[in-house]
Amino acid sequence: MTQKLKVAVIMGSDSDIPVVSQAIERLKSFGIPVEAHVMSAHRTPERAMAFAAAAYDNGFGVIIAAAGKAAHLAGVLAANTTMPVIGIPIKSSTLDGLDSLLSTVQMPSGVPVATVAIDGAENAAILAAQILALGDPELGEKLKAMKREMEAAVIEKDKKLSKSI
Ligand code: RP5
Repeated sequence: MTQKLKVAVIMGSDSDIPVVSQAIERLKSFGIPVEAHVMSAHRTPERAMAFAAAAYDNGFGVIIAAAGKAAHLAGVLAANTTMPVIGIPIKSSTLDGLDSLLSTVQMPSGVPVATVAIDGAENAAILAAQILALGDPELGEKLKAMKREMEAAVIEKDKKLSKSI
């Protein structure tokens, strides 16, 4: 059996853990192997670049990168690999995450970062799962089941609302 591709979850600081842990939990719920690291585009630039450059050889299929403020982490990782990179802009204390969002999303042509919403850790995990599911039918079934659960939950809420008015 071929080895399952891993997802790398990289964060700029341990202060990002409360948000990033939501992505890690979601990935684990799909049975996706996860590796998490603190690495900074500014404080450990060489480590970040080396990680991205070796990611294919080390068994990863997608990189998720979370950072706040001048959030260049996802971009630096994307510059050093052709693997899909998903960016999570972390809500910052000074500009409410708009700084992080723009720093993550506004990449130059040729170096895409698939950017989710500010603090959108869960969607980052689901998007990573959707990418990996292209080569993993079992994971694809789990995603379909998740969609059905979401649908059932909304229908249930609709019923409750109808009864209450
Ligand atoms: C970014 O700066 C990190 O991703 C974090 O969101 C923010 C603040 O980092 P710390 O000062 O808490 O280490 O690099």
